[in-house]
Amino acid sequence: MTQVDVLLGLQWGDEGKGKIVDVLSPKYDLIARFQGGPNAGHTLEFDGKKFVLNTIPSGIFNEKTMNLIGNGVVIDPIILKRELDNLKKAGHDPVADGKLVIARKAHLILPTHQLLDAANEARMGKNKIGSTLKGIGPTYMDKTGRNGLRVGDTTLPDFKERYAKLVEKHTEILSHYEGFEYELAEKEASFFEAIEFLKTIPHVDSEHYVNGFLKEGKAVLAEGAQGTLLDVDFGSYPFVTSSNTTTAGACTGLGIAPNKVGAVYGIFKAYCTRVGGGPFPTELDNEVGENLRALGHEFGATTGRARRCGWIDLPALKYAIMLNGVTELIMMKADVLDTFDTIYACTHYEYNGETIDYMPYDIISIEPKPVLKAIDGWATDVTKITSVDQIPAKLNDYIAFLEKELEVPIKFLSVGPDRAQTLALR
Ligand code: 2SA
Ligand code: MG
Repeated sequence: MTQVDVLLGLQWGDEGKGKIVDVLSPKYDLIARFQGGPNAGHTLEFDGKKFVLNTIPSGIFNEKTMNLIGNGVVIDPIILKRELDNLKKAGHDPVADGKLVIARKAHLILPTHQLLDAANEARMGKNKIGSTLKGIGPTYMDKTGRNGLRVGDTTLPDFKERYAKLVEKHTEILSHYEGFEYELAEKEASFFEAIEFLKTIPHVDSEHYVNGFLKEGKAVLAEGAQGTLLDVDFGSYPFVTSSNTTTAGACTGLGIAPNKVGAVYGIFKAYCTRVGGGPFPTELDNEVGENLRALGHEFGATTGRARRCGWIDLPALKYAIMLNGVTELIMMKADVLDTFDTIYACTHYEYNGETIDYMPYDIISIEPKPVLKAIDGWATDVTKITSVDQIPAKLNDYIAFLEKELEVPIKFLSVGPDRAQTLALR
């Protein structure tokens, strides 16, 4: 019996999960997405081509790997169809190749879920969450509220009636949002067209599917979306997404027992970003932050929004490592810091007149101030290095410093967006 390795983000998303899943996928027989939905934007680059995946697991470019969209994911059929159509145009057809299956227990995002997301955000004004407006929150609300529609429902004879019943509830709620205007008919037509397409992708019970792989001794990698600090329980609530982005989410989002979890790969950037609202203690709301954004191309892969940038936050990373049981770290985007003479790491927070080394409960009304440690930069272009012995000494010092602080080894170092720009440190 094998175990499920988990790969997830330790910050506020956009750590580079897609790239690393793609790099690791040759070692795995199955890649399984376990939460989130089309709010995710997983970017992969190889052979001069770039792909952004929203719902589809990042293993599809590997010939032999199967890909599962797990029960914990929320699926927008329209977006999934568009994703697959675009891939087809680029010469990749995981459906025809029999490389993609979806969980029949995964919940569906309806056009009205998206409208509710937009209406909620508009009502909150400047206090809005800054959601991706993909309908994620309202869909998970219907899931936990026991109203949702699931992939498996699409093949039931009364699917249309079930749909109509839920939409009626949604339009009733929307009628209370004064001045919120919307159009539904066109979206509904696309939705039902996409539902027909969805039926052509094999539906499976993810719990039996994944455990079946394990029984056969096959290797499985669970792919997370967003990041630990956006977890609905442990993130900077309410500025979070609506799913469990942590290792525990892989158990509920696929149907595997906790003792089936093997290695946990935690991904982080050599600095830090956040997109949307909410606290961000190490944020650089200045030229340095702008510089990081420009050098790191820090714009939302799904919405194109400018990402907020700041220095690495060690108390937050330690928290994420604890929550996830991280066994191996992966550091991304070291190259973005190539031109800095000095970089900084937040080692503690000043909070309520005290120096603390953990994330306090209330970081919304009292934002922790970062205590920063200055670190010599390597001031060298690392994008072309291909072996560990070419890593500049100062970058090795940074790696050693982080490993000592975080007490987990860094297994991979990424020095650029391409698949090839990845160094195994151990
Ligand atoms: P939602 O849409 O309800 O999940 O939004 C709630 C919060 O979660 C954040 N969130 C994300 N943060 C970083 N990256 C995400 N994916 C896209 C990307 C985002 C984009 O890869 O760049 O394109 O803007 C992602 N998805 C959700 C979101 O910003 C809210 O703070
Ligand atoms: Mg992303």
